[in-house]
Amino acid sequence: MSDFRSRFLEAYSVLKSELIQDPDFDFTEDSRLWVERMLDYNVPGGKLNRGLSVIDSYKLLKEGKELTNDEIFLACALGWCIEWLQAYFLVLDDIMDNSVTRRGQPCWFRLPKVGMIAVNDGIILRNHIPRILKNHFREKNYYVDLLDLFNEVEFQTASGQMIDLITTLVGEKDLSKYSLSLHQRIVQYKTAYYSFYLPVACALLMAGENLENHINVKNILIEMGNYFQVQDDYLDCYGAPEVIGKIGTDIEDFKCSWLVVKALERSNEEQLKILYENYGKADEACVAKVKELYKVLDLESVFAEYESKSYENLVKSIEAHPSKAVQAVLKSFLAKIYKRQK
Ligand code: GPP
Ligand code: MG
Ligand code: MG
Ligand code: MG
Repeated sequence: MSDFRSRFLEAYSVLKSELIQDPDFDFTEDSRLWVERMLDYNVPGGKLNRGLSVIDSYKLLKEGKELTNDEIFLACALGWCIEWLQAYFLVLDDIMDNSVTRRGQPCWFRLPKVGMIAVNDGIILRNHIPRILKNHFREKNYYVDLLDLFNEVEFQTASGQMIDLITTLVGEKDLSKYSLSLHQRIVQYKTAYYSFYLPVACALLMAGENLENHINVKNILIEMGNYFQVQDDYLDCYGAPEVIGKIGTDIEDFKCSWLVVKALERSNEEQLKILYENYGKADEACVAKVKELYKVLDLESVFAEYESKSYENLVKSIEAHPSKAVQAVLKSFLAKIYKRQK
């Protein structure tokens, strides 16, 4: 558990009140209330792993030096920028994936009063990030690098989301194009950059580092992000909705999930036929047949093995890194996700 959780939550209130009093927009009472409700519903309700990782990483990079209040607030503000980015992605991803619940409550667009206003809310959330950066980092020598970093990572994520979506196009539903390499490409772009590289890159910039000198760290974080999304794919089918806070839709949505890729690898003719006939249909009976096949193929054990192997490999890569402080950053991140249930 991060030592900074309460400081982090305090920073949320500060940033929110700045945003709902942004001098560049003439708020009416209604619009101010809308933004406030929209933020409270979508931004702070997750695990906050990404956001907290910025401040945790920064502390480790400072190697035990006491942080000033100002440093703590700035690292929290960057952490919140990532949580805002995540909220923006999730609000839109839930529309695209036709999801039902998120973080234990109905997806934002499912609220009768919201509907497709959620699309614009996603755009608002996205626009809050440069507002926060401008308010707090404009004078920093790493301001341009921060803007570049957020832009680059958003581009990569949207591109990953695009391949996640276009592989499922109705009319072209073809399981034979699904492979581990396609899966790996999708998850690297749609998840790993923003969830793993971005928090550590923010902490490195704040600590005065040049990101070009940390390509090795980036590669390890991308590998960790891939492992994290395999867990997400696994939990989509095997996680308890009360625990993960969302109801899986990957089978119905014809997603190139790690599970279907493994099922394809391990199926005989007859089992392939079951997959081809039932995968990607919004019909309970079809979903049940796919899940039954996953059971027969013992994908639970295949995943358990993948999980321990990935962990071993990641620890090896981390321990090969020359800096103890960087090792600590990477290990603390890995500890947060290893064998996660949500
Ligand atoms: C996770 O995929 C990926 C994202 C949330 C990135 C979305 C990017 C956009 C540009 C909107 P997922 O659909 O498996 O996540 P979940 O299982 O949480 O719905
Ligand atoms: Mg998605
Ligand atoms: Mg989704
Ligand atoms: Mg998922």
